[in-house]
Amino acid sequence: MKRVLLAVLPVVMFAAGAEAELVGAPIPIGVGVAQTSNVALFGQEQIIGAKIAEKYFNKQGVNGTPIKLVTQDTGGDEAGAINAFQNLISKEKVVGIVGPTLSQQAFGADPVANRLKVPVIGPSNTAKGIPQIGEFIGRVSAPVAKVAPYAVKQAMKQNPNIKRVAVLYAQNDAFSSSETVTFQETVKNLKLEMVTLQKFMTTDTDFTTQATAVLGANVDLAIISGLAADGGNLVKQLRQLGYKGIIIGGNGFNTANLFPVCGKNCDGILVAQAYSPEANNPTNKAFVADYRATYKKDPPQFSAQAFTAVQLFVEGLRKVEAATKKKITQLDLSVVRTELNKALREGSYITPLGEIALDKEGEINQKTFYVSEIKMDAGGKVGKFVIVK
Ligand code: 1QQ
Repeated sequence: MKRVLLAVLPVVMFAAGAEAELVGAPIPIGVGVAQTSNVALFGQEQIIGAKIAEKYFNKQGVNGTPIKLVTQDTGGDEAGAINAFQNLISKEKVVGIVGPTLSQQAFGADPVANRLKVPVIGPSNTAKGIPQIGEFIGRVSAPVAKVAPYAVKQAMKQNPNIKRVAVLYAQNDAFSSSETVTFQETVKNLKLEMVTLQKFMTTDTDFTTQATAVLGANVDLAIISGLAADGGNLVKQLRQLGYKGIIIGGNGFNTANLFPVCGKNCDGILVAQAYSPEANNPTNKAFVADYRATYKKDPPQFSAQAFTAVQLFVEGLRKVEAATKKKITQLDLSVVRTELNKALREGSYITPLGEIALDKEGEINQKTFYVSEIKMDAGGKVGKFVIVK
């Protein structure tokens, strides 16, 4: 009788304080990414990576306590992301959130989580300014400024005679608008000439105007910042109109879900990326083996980054237990969220992305980046990203 009373007492005390409540077991980690709309072209890969991480890290859990991913579809826009985040925070009582898919959505939803003091790890938010949204916001997706220039340097290696460049971007998307700034700076730094700058919308399907302008400008390189559906159609229409030069796609091209959109015209596109399946560490090897067993091919960047985001939460939760000398499930939810946010920014992590760390602001510190070239088979149906050495 006495023991029962002791166990119940803390809950009653917290209930009197209205807000306070203990973390449930298994420990809920939110995954708020796009499972519907065109943005699901990325979100599907993120769910796969997060689930592989859940399985992998639950072999030990958080010192024995399992984690549980709670997924919530954000759809493709800001309102959907805000709604998903609110649900995960207030109804599902998650300790932290992996998400959302787009930077455009992060600028809407992250401030909500930040205000409620819930740690967020962006798995694919690469626009400038994401960690600066607030102290609870971090990311494992390296920013465009760090990654995008590699693609331009690779294009110069393939064709040292490049002089004239067309730059195109989706003006209604935060990531694309940020990435194009980096591309334009890189073009300038490499003493190339940007002869035309074309804008489009992620909702566009007809790119005749932009493709005609690129053809008319007589360029050797076209650099596109957009998402997979619009970007893929733009590539297709550029090639169909007769463009023969090199094409660089930004991070929105970093998915095999692009292949059905541009088909054989995807062939040769250069894409810089923050992940290589060949990264030589035990975490990546386990991740690649699990992915290959199911999908019979190498995992994509977005799956690797989502895995990494879940990993940081699990390792962060272990650090909170070590620091408080308590089980997460004995701690108040708001305490766990705050302590977890601090723990995420301590030390480094051996991940599929290599060894990484988050700085005090929540920005990722990552050392190695890659460029891949898309190779399509003769039929134009099957393709792959081949890392350029
Ligand atoms: C961003 C991106 C997108 C390409 C993620 C899918 O990098 O929105 O920041």
